[in-house]
Amino acid sequence: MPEAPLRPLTESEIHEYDTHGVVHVGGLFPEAWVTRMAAAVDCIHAEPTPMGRAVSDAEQGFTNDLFVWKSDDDFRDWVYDSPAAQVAQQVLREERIRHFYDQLFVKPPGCHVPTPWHHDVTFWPVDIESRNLCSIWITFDPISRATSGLEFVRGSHRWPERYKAITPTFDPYMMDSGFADPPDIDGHRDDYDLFCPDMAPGDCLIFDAHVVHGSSANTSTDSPRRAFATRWMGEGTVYDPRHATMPLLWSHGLEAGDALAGSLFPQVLPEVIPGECPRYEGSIEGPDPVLVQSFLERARVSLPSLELTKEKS
Ligand SMILES: O=C(O)CCC(=O)C(=O)O
Repeated sequence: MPEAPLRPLTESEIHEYDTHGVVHVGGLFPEAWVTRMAAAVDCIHAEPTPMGRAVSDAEQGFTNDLFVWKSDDDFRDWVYDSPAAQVAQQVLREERIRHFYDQLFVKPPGCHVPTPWHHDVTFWPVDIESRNLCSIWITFDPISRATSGLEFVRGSHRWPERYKAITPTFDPYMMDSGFADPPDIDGHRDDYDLFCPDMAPGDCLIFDAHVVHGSSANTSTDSPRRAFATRWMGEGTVYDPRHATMPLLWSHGLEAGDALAGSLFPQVLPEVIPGECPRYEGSIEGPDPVLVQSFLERARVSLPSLELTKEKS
């Protein structure tokens, strides 16, 4: 059973999430979890997974990595034992909570890699009208807008438009979806209800999969910016393997139209489901080598200039 947060979310925090698509919350995660995960993020930054290397920008020191919980015990424990699942349960107002995936974003001082404006739902191989998906994004460093604090267009989770998925490395594959370009938010900042709170280590942002957000480069010369997101879903989120969505490199056996489930998307609350949780029981589940190979081949073709996919010696 995952740990409880230090306090439940208040009704007003949940209302803020519902109204704005995002809420900034402090005081949920015990210090021990924050310290442990900060160290775990440092380890992955030093040695990203093969998928992480292909979506990061090593030259800029930018590390992006995903599905780390499948191979790393700290990240696995965050899924099964940390208070995050109960926080998701509260904000989504659902009893059954599944973990979707994890992702870390590290921008050291002087890392000139902005995260372009986007909403997450078009990145993902899920029904883009799914309403029961949230992210919990936690920072391990004090951050402000100048050090790449995450910024949101409040209320944009209710916009009808769907925008193309633009990654920090501008992966052409992900942008090839036919969805619209996001609006020029930076050119018309006064026209939007923008929200970019200063945050302390251990604070989190909880946000809806449809809310438009992004972050600037880390312009400081001495403040690191280490952040880690886990994505959570309620019951019945539907698998839709559209072109130009985040590849799933683990075998999952899902067909289009199935509800996300199984050992890649395990239920965590109200309890784990026997047979669905080999990682909970301690075994490492590697990605499918054929899927990894084709993903790396595509990355080599799409982003050759970044030389992202060289094997580590
Ligand atoms: O940390 C960042 O710059 C990007 C985070 C993000 O877009 C997300 O977690 O969905």
